[in-house]
Amino acid sequence: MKRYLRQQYMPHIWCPGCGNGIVLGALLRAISRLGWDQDRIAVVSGIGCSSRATGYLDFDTLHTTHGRALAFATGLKLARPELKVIVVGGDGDLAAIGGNHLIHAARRNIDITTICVNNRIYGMTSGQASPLTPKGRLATTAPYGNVDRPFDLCQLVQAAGATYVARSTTYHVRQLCNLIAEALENRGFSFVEAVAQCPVYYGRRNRLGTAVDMLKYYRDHAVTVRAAQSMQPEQLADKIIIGRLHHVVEPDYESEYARVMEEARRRADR
Ligand SMILES: Cc1ncc(C[n+]2csc(CCOP(=O)(O)OP(=O)(O)O)c2C)c(N)n1
Ligand code: SF4
Repeated sequence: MKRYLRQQYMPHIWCPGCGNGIVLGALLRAISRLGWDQDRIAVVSGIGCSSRATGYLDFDTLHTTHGRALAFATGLKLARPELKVIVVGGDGDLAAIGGNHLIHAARRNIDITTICVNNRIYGMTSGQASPLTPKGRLATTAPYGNVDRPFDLCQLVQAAGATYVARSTTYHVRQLCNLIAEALENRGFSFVEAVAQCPVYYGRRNRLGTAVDMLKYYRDHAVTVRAAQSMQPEQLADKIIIGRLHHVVEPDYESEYARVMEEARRRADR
């Protein structure tokens, strides 16, 4: 994977045991498997621990402002439709401040693959609750337990119009890699939620043990899409449903946009 990394920026800033490196490794293996030209890939991120990925990746990269990765990525994709555009971001970045960009990118079905590293917390700013922090969990901003219910971000983007939606965890790393590869191949808006451990701010505060204990938790609480179909909602309450959740073929935004541009040109030439 070294050819995809900017070695001069090592060592990275991530804490020992953090899930960010596992998700990044899965993304790079998926890209390697697809054999894509390294010079035709652009990775865009906002701000957060996971968003630091763009600093380490040797593609064209944009490290933008908190929550705005998809806005920048949308502009980039429209200006340079031949590029493969990938967004990497945290659950805070993509679901809180960037939540509106997320649903509209999904609604447009723009050809961008978004990988949400869901560590259920704001890691970089020391553990505030995010829209994906489960009810009752502790956070800097929820010292007596989070009262908010979390989003199911996969259901949200599916309802908003995403054409590929999947979820896996840092324990199921091979599956995660396969799902990212599928997402990259889908033409349209693709979304992969990678449930990942932040052993420092989420794990420690919630007494979840070490990074390895958190990985074991994912192993023990993950259920496949197929198994989940025969389970009751109360049985699924503390489970993580993993696998491909949704895949349909719909026209992508760039093709629709190009069609309208062509029509506008034709009328102007008349
Ligand atoms: C406009 C703006 N608001 C707030 C911040 C502070 N900030 C930086 S990163 C971050 C949250 C990061 O959490 P998440 O997106 O979940 O990523 P993680 O660090 O957990 O990977 C916040 C609130 C900022 N940089 N810019
Ligand atoms: S604070 Fe959490 S998310 Fe950020 S690098 Fe450390 S372990 Fe990873």
